[in-house]
Amino acid sequence: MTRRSARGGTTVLPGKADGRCVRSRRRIALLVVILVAAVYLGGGQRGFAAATIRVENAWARPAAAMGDTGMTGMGGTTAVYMTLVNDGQQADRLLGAATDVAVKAEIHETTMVSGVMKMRPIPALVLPAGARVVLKPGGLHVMLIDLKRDLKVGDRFKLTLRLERAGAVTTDVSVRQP
Ligand SMILES: [Cu+2]
Repeated sequence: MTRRSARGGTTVLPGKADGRCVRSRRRIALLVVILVAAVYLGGGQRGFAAATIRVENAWARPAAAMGDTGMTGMGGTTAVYMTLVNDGQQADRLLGAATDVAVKAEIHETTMVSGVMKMRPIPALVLPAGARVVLKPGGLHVMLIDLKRDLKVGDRFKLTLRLERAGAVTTDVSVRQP
């Protein structure tokens, strides 16, 4: 009898099992409190990473889905412009974008090559802490490639940006003339 009680856990009496259950529930509750506290403290230091990138005034030029190929989903392109505001304490990077209205979206920069304006894809766009990065005609833009439908003035569509720290940020894009 003494031996059995000393070993504790081996005899599963209903009373004992309940006690164990309450104890583990308390342990889980404590764990939850610790986790929540960790998230709050961590968030405070990082300034809540998920909410640090804001998109202002996103717009795109109107374009036909067919482009020059005569086939929808092949050849039609347009550019999306916006201002990216980093309200955080740390730099972030725009790594990519996606939208339902195009097969592909790329981050492009515009450069002058011997007097000719050319654009090319860049793998990432750095958004310094506290900075406002402007994507505008003649400069940086998100290129939509192989449009799936016509984009007419007044249309709206969703564009999801993929950021290294902030994650996915979805914005409304309105179609208008520059
Ligand atoms: Cu482009």
